[in-house]
Amino acid sequence: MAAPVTIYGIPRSRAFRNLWAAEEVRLDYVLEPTDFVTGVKSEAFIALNPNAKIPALKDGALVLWESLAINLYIARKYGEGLWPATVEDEGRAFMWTLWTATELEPIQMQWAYNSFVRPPEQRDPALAAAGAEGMKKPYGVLETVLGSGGPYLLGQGFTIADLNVASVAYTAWFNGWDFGPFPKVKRWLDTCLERPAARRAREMREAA
Ligand SMILES: N[C@@H](CCC(=O)N[C@@H](CS)C(=O)NCC(=O)O)C(=O)O
Repeated sequence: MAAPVTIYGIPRSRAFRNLWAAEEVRLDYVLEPTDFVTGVKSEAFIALNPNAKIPALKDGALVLWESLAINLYIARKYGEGLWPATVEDEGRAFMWTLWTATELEPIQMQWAYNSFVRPPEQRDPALAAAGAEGMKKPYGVLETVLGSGGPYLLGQGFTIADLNVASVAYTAWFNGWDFGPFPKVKRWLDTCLERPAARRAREMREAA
């Protein structure tokens, strides 16, 4: 019997994204609890991920890091329904994944670090406000795209493109960023995050 896939991380981290993808494809996996303070600094973990960051994934001899790349792999290898059906849609899934990593997550993390992640004395309210303002641009792009197609990013079906974008947007959704001006994003996010697999991952994340 094949060894299960190992996900290194904790639900209250970017490993949440991988737990959601793993649940979505009913992957045979184990979560190896590795936190982002001490766990990432162990010699054994650094041998897997020289960046000393969670998450990481091990599947047989293959080791991967970068949460969104891990999800592309999980979907490509194990998630028939999650993986786009055409090469063109694969291109769109890569586009949305890189867009999320470069256009959405950095500005959202600026807001998150300075609003609730860091201890209060380390937060900079000006950076928090600038982050919240800056997030309007990528969420505005999503609002436009979802308004001109949908209901999902690649069309009719939920794919890894939705999962990768929605699992990053979850941070804003869960922590009270105002989605009022972006009703289509809010509706799409609610739908994605209410999927049974998302709920199972959220239970792990929100109980932690
Ligand atoms: N781009 C990486 C970022 C990974 C990352 O920053 N992980 C955080 C936890 S969510 C971490 O391990 N931080 C430890 C540190 O920066 O020392 C990914 O998406 O996997």
